[in-house]
Amino acid sequence: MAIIQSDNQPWIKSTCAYCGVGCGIEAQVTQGPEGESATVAVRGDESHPANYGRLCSKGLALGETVVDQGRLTQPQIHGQDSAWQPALQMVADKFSHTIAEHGPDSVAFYVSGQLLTEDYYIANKLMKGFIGSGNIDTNSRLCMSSSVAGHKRAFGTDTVPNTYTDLEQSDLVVLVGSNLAWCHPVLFQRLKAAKAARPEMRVVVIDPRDTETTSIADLYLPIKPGADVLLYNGLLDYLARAEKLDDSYIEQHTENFTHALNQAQFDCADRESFYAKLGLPSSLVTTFYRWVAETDKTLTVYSQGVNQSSAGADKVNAIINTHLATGRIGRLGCGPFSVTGQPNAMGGREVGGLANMLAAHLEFGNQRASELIKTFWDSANLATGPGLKAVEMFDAIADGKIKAVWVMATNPAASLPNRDKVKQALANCDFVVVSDCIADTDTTQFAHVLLPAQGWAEKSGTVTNSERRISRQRQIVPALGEAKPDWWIMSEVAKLMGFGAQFDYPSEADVFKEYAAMTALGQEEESCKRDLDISGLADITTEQYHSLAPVQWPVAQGSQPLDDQRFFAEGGFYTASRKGQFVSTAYRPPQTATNAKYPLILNSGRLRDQWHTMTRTGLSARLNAHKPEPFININPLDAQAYGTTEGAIVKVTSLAGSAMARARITTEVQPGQLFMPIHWTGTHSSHSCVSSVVTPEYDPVSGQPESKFTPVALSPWPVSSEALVLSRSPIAMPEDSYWARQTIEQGFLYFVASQQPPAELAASLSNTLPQQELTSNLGFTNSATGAMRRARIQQGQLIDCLIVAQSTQKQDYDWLAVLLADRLNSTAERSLLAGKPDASIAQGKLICACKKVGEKTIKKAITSQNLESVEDICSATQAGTGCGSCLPELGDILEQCQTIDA
Ligand SMILES: Nc1nc2c(c(=O)[nH]1)N[C@H]1C(S)=C(S)[C@@H](COP(=O)(O)OP(=O)(O)OC[C@H]3O[C@@H](n4cnc5c(=O)[nH]c(N)nc54)[C@H](O)[C@@H]3O)O[C@H]1N2
Ligand SMILES: Nc1nc2c(c(=O)[nH]1)N[C@H]1C(S)=C(S)[C@@H](COP(=O)(O)OP(=O)(O)OC[C@H]3O[C@@H](n4cnc5c(=O)[nH]c(N)nc54)[C@H](O)[C@@H]3O)O[C@H]1N2
Ligand code: SF4
Ligand SMILES: [Mo]
Repeated sequence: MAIIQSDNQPWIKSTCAYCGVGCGIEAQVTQGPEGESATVAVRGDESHPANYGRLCSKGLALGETVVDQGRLTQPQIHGQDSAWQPALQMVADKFSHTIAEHGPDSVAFYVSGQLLTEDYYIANKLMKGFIGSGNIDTNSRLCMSSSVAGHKRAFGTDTVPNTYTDLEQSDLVVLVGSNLAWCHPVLFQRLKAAKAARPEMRVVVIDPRDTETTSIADLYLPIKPGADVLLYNGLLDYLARAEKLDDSYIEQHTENFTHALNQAQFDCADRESFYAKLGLPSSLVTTFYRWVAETDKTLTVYSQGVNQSSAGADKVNAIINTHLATGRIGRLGCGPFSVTGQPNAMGGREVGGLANMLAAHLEFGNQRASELIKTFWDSANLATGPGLKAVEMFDAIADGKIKAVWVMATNPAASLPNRDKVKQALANCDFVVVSDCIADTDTTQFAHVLLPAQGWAEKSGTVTNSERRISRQRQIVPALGEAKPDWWIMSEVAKLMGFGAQFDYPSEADVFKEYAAMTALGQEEESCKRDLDISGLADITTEQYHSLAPVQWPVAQGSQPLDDQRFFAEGGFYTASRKGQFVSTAYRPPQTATNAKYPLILNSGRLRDQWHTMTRTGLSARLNAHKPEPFININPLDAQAYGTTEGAIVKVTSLAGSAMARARITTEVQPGQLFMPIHWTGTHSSHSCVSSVVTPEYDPVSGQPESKFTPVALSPWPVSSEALVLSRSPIAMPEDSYWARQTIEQGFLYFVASQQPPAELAASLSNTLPQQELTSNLGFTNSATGAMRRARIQQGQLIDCLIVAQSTQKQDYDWLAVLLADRLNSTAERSLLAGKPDASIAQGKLICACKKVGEKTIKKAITSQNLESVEDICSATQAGTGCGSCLPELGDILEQCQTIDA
């Protein structure tokens, strides 16, 4: 292990377990007193080229997720604890029998960009090489598959041509469908710093939703959802008319330009309907086009607003077309840059984790590639064609065609579209295996066999980030209970299925070295040559593997790794003709249009401090404070039209199903559009999982679901009572109520709403709270309204607290979230008794997660000290001085205060 001595305990270098930026971290473990668990301190690794020491709020709070609470520590068969051996045997037997009886395509693996490369490699090898089916797909299907398809169509290979330095060295950064400020915060910080250093650098943001990312924009285009292909077709046409094409690049290195241009010109010939379909005024569009035309160093950064679309692959190619046409690719500061979501989305694509890829960037349909792989793996049974993609895979499970499925490191019962059907499919499936580190997720509930995987701080292996950089994830703490590495679990099952000779790995280093060797296959042959090549790492020793410094691919045998290498500046594509391909991208609106019954567009996406289905970030009180409750953003005009107000509970309904959350009225969303975060699941809420509403349309080329565009109806859900419950452990909520749960220090805060009168809600909630003998109680009941407050205190500590009223929205309750952490002081007790906060404890909503500074504190400082800039706020309150992710919000608050002032 690369251990650096400092302080008393060593700091261990590893990689952040969240997003595809792939920041280097250093972690230090401090053993707690006897009986208490260790604490893990985390800081940025100053030597890591992804972040040079920076971290975002999630990275900084990583240590808080290394807890025993909620972990899966023991294999389970039908809900009963089991030893490893019988559990592994059962998985092997069930898979073997199903395959013997119904053929290899009757089983499937559904895996994840949160597996390490070593895990992913084993999963792919077992399914495609030995079970003999292509039925392994991954949550990257919901995430990166449109980019993969676009890259392969244009470049003949799934290669990201850029590196992070391009973000800093570009003169025009165009962010399309990317909320970089919240989703790739360290890249956003790097971009922001570069822009501050070089104010001539321009940033354009293209997103129907006005996000925190627009805070940095010189130009913001609130495009109509789904219209990106049209916008980029218009750009290609403009570049041609402005004579800004790189004719010699087009001539020497590409094909099909005329086709693509003709299509683009056809799409934007009628100018009036062109702007109408974009939903943008001509002035904004022309400014954008002019800036691109005049800026050689143009970098287009894109993410899920592009990929998650029924035209996702076309969006990607429409963007790439403009870069090929201008020769702006593979050179410093320019190119089409797809940023990956998950920590190892890229590694999974490399090993072949998608159903339509074979292995190590070798493709199905290439006879020679198959021969080489068969020999390399010593497999008699290599899959001969692609398997089912995620949505089709779960359809096949629902239809009974797939009879055994193994889900690893993903939570499909919460994250796949049409979730109610997915849950039904899992419930009806003959045999479901789930490997996870968390016991209770929406998906683990359906497992016949549940296998405990090591969490991020326990596992060891490698991940590849958005700029092709391979970094080590190192073990920081010992595995909890019986948790094992995913690669080990699969290898053991493979052995029991009779493939022992090919899955006998002493350690993860041996898996890595085999994979690295595999990337050399066929490199000297024209039919198999490709740019993914890390064979230079195939012969490293296990010691060298453990101390491997971050390295970008390619690393060919005998060559030194070239840092900051880019692709395709001089052509060198991997298509059959070796030419880059323009793709003719005809604009198509989203697959299902809004209509009289479902008139609004539901968009979905991420929040700053949560990660996906909250299984990990949901454990940190600090990360739960920023947005404690699920919500639906609604434009004020729609709020009026649909009869709802700030804080009311609303319901959205689609052809797939419905969900509920608090209405947040904001002009961040355009009229006719709604936004709902993806994070709340059935574990954390009663009705707030957006996947219940999202319909399963997908891109015909990539298979990626259209997660950003679902036609929905909006209706108020009138409530008669609301409640807040503080509890030290999870509690069962009354049937028929709406509830959502926030993790707070030492417990949970439940937000409850009901259509029953307050007295009835109060009665059923009182019954669910544990009954205990207590030394002191605070209580108050209003018999006229049924409102009540009750707090139970034992030896100065709050045990639980229940507040029921007709509404809890008119009054500040943010202060409740800290009351379980310490002994109650007299101010807190007074506040509980009064049901409203004593001025001194009213902090307001948490804005800065690092320094724990609330909105009220910030506003008070602004007005009382006449603060005039974000920097002033930082020095006065300490807010924004941690990771800096909240700086845009500090700007918003300052603006609010100044407007009120004016
Ligand atoms: N905090 C946090 N960070 C994360 C994650 C997380 O869960 N939490 N997850 C990681 C993962 S796996 C991923 S994939 C990335 C995702 O990172 P992003 O793609 O940046 O995040 P999203 O919020 O999914 O969506 C991006 C934006 O697309 C916009 N959009 C919707 N429709 C359209 C459209 O038609 N056109 C355009 N141009 N834009 C549109 C949405 O309004 C949204 O603001 O984030 C990664 N980072
Ligand atoms: N509507 C809508 N739906 C979406 C999206 C959207 O924007 N809108 N985004 C899509 C995208 S881009 C993504 S990436 C997906 C994410 O969706 P999921 O992959 O379903 O979400 P996670 O919560 O990240 O699930 C990871 C699971 O793996 C477990 N886990 C973590 N580490 C390990 C490990 O090392 N081994 C094992 N075995 N388990 C582990 C975690 O506890 C958790 O249960 O959601 C997709 N769904
Ligand atoms: S940007 Fe934040 S979440 Fe992403 S890798 Fe870096 S610290 Fe982790
Ligand atoms: Mo993702």
